[in-house]
Amino acid sequence: MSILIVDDSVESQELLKRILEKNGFSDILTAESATDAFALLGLDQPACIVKNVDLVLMDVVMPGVDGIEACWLLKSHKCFVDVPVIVITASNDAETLDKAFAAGATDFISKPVNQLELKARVHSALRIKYEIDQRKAREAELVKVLEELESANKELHRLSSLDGLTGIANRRHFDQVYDVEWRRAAREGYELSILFLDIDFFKAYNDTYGHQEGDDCLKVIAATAGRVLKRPADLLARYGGEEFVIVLPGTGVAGGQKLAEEIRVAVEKCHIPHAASQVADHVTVSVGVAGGRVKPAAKPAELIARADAALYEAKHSGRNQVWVASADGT
Ligand code: GH3
Ligand code: MG
Repeated sequence: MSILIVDDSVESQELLKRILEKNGFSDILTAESATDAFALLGLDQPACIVKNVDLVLMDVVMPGVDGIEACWLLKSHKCFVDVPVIVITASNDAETLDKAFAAGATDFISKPVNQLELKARVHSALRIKYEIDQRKAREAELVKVLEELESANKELHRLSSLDGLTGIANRRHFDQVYDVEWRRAAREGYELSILFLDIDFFKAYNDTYGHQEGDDCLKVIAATAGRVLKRPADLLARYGGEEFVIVLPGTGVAGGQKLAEEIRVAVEKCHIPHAASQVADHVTVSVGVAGGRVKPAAKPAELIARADAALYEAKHSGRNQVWVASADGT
């Protein structure tokens, strides 16, 4: 550990240095004045190039900036807050010592310096400094670990909201968002639409092309539907299996129907071959739409049930089409 001796007397500096070296300290710096010491430590430099020392032995009586003022200045620098300063004073008067402690000195040694006393006080000051350094390193490590934990939590939260296959929101995330949006719409009298979208004859698609192709098809449908949605609040989620759901806050049933039709057409335009489909030679989707102004007396599940019923109608009316639920049912 490094020690800085600040003393205007070269003899005193040498004496202190010799005693310290005799006791095994090798990293010793010396300065003849407070100003020299500050220049040596780089106190006028940005914090990153300040020279760190672990202990300062500071003579009190020095020409120019005296030891007590130097102690104030040193301690007011953020890099030296924890560096112990032992003042070395010829006068043991209470007033000087009071001032030294008020300035941030941790201890004092009287002149003429007693070797044993110097050794004991330096050891004790350095031990405290070492413990402070250790604690700070542990605290910094803890802060780092906490930051890593926080970012891992965020990532976990993000991943727990996504569907692993398609990368869009999952059912869990949809449930949360839908609940919030439905309440907001009910409270503020907004319109809200729900779209249920289901791939036609998807079981036959899997049977014909294999599960892997089926998975790829699901990804394409998710991406295609996602591209049609433009508003930040619109949410597309995988509801389960080959069924997707879209919540459109602030969009009435006419707007919902328009988007549903756009998605249906966009899927057709993908021209994904589907030899086993009974409605086309490519993959198609059926969409059920329900929406309107949300009445506070209604229930969130009712809108979902109406959109689901509309999807059922779309399926039973020939598939590859959009069906809109009527205001009082389907
Ligand atoms: P419909 O036109 O009436 O919707 O008929 P369908 O065959 O699409 O509907 P059905 O409910 O009979 O079959 C759905 C199929 O979707 C069966 C299932 O194997 C498939 N499926 C569900 N989830 C996945 C998945 O993650 N990957 C793949 N490849 N297939 C899936
Ligand atoms: Mg289907």
